[in-house]
Amino acid sequence: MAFDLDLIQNVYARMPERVKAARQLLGRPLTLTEKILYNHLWENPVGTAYQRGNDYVDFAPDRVAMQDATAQMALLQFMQAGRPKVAVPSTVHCDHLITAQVGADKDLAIANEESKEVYNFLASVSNKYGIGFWKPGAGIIHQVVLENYAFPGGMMIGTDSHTVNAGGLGMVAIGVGGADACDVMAGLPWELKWPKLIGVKLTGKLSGWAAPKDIILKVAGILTVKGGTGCIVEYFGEGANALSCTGKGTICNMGAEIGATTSTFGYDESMERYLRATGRAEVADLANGIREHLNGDAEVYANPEQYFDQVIEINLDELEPHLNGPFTPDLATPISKMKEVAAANGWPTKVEVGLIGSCTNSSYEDISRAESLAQQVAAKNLKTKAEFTITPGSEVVRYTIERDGFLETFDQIGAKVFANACGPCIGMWNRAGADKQEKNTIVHSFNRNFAKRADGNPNTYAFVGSPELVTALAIAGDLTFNPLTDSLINEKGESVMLDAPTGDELPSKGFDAEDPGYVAPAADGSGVSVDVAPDSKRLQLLDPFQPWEGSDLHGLKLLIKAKGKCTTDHISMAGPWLKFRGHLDNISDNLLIGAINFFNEKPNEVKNQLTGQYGPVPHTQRAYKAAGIGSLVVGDENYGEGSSREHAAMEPRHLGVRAVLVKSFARIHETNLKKQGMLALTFDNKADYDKIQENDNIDILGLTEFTPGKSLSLVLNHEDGSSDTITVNHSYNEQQIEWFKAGGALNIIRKSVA
Ligand code: MIC
Ligand code: SF4
Repeated sequence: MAFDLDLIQNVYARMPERVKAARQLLGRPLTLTEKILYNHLWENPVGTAYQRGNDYVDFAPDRVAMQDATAQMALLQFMQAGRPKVAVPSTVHCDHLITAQVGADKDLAIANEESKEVYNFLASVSNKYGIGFWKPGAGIIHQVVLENYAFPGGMMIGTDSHTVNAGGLGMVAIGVGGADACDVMAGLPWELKWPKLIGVKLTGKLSGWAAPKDIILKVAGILTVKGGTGCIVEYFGEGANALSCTGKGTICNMGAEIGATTSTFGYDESMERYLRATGRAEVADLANGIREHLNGDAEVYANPEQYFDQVIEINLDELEPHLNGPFTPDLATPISKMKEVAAANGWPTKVEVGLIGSCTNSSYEDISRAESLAQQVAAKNLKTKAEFTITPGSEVVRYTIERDGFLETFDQIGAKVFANACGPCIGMWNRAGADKQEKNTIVHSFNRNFAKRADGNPNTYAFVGSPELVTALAIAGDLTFNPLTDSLINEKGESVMLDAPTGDELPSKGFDAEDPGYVAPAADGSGVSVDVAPDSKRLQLLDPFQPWEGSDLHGLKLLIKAKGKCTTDHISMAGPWLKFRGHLDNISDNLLIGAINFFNEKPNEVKNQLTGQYGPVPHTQRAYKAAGIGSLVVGDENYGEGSSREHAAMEPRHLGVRAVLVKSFARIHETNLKKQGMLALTFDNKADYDKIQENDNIDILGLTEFTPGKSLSLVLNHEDGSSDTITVNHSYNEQQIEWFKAGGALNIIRKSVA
């Protein structure tokens, strides 16, 4: 069944005219991305030629998706907006709060008990405000969206950085913080800086061991974790058309790891096949009707250099399987080089666990190709050396792969099947022995491999690879095993090679499930009540933040000068902390506990300038808050990389941090800070990072004339009586400055309701 068909019809009905208007306005052919963006402008008719990388523009996204760990905060904010119903179709997906331990059924039962209060809250808020609700066990948000809601040429936002997955079905799908989702659900426009465009031309065709995952692993190696910042990546070329729709989804999904705003592909037969296979023939028929508008113009793809800001070409005939890691998703090593590289770096090469699945790699095709390798274990008298786990992306995929016998094959190699949920990918993995913090290696087909992410152990070296390669490495138990050239010794002492994986793009018997896990909201939710217990440990209603006091800020303390990588996992860790995602005060106890203090190179140990004592970051900040003193956080490049979780911005706000000053920001985090009324600042001269001293008292000047494009200055009053004045930049526009002044964007929506 296709949801919201009328919405898709509307989008398509207005597309030809708007695309034509945009083409005339720009006086040139258009990329697919431009067509989708111009078709989703808030302004109507199309009247402005926007400047890439410069203009802030209002959009009208078609839909909103939220996962349980971020939906709590998004909906707590939405409840304050005073609207009876969401303004655009929206859904909630329960996937992040299920701990993987024993196996799907038991783990799900435990989560239903443990997180009952949160699930009930999400279910009743959804019911009240007209939001579709996907129960725990239904699957991971992005897979469920791809199966049910994504459509070519559409635009959506989601409170998860991997919302971008829907680009696999030709959408412009963007990850945002909950406050942005709240705006759109409240019927307000959604603002984005008009992106720059990166074109990736895929020539040739994948074969053998190379998989779609290897395309994005390679792109991540080229662009690095910040190379896609502010950009939308558009894939095209014969190689793109030859990929399955879910393979395209994998590529777009992990595009979050290069910092890209999103990635997308033009509509083609693979998408049509996928739409039909997932029960959406009507959507395929509609898309066929406006096919020419669901791709970039031919001239663009013929001369991409003229139309994209950057072009990358990858020949899929020559693409090798890659492994990216450890500790960062952009450190790409082709499998043929792994022996040398691992030895040179001292990486542990014994593979302890191989994990496949997650939102990015759990399609029927992925699992069937991995299964073709698992089958060879028995056939070739091998024994699987490492542990092996599977997290299916949705109940539809799980049911279908069980029906088709794949789970049985995996069972024969001793695999564990976890619930259809994020599980180990987000640290919800009760891995036996992880607390011993031993140095060890795991390989997985997830997106992220930041330190401690999967099992909390800082000494786990996690490498990202395709499900096929992960399966092969788990069988071999060796990180340096190159299945293209190396053989294995089987139980009989014979030397055998693994055959290249094979599989089916889509199930020949069709997808199926007894209960996909969807709960429709009440037609009229006005009578539904939403309860939050005042003494709840998991949920807390939000109090408005204080507005700006109207003056410059004086006497701020330095809370921490973070050194090196500081992702959202470092700022607001997931795993055990996910349970507090609906309780701002409780979750604030994890503020920046993973960040490395520049002055002592240690995590979670900073100087309290009031006492001179060293202590955990949250405690220190609470002491400043109690004393009524504001503070400053200083960071390095790409600060806030990774997740969309706005907790990483709300926690410092709640505890009284006034500004975050860094060399550069990741997009979603910067917006989240602005939305919550914080100052997000960047060094004008990056070398000024070195001038920040541990005992500084800091003043921020220029706020009374806070204007777009105008720098502010910071006075660093050092302990020895000397001082430095440095210039700091910001990217606030008029509207965002209003958020700052009001103490956060939500205070403005609240006012408009009152
Ligand atoms: C992630 O992959 O890091 C998450 C968990 O899905 C996050 C969302 C969150 O922190 O809740 C994301 O990518 O946005
Ligand atoms: Fe869940 Fe991992 Fe996907 Fe994030 S990346 S949505 S944690 S499976």
